[in-house]
Amino acid sequence: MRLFFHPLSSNARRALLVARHLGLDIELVSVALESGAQKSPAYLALNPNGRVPLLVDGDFVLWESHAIMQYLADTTGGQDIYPAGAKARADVNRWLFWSACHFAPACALFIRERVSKAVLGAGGPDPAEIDRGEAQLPPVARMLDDHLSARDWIAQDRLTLADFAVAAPLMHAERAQLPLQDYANFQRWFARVRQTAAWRVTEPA
Ligand SMILES: N[C@@H](CCC(=O)N[C@@H](CS)C(=O)NCC(=O)O)C(=O)O
Repeated sequence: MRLFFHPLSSNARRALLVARHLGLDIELVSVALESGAQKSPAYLALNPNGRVPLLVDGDFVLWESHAIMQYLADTTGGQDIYPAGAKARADVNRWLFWSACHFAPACALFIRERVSKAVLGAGGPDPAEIDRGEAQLPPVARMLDDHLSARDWIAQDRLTLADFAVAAPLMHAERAQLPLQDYANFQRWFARVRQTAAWRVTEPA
């Protein structure tokens, strides 16, 4: 299996976390986002979105980080991170959709303006986008903080895909100045995620 990624891509980190947690033998292919390699005809033929991550497993090609997480778990026997029962799986899935639809997009407003633009040499942060982030992130962070008030992990009382999915953008928490310091339950949960072997081995150099 090959995973096309970029070391600073939080969306790719999401897939990589699962691959490492599962101990998969996966070939990493770095896509030079800085030089626009994701928009080359050869890459667009694999992922017409022109984005990372992208998984190639034989003749099966899969894009979208949350779908890649699910596929990696589903194709790994004895995995412990994506439960099989309908209700337990739905519990995890709801957080994967929440991550994709609410949490990651709110974080991305800060990450794009304060991290990606600097990496791509695309100018300074746009204050209007930061304002949008300041409006969008607190309500979702408050909801997650409340949810974590009496639990260690997001779903199912143990580490699941939900934790890796939600945590991935936090790799840029400091540099993007994500306004999340005041959410104590959330911070305790993120400290637990940071202690996982998968988080530690996927830290960019
Ligand atoms: N919804 C997609 C988002 C992927 C995405 O936006 N990846 C960024 C890197 S974090 C990217 O490849 N950007 C390059 C570009 O937009 O040209 C996923 O979850 O996989």
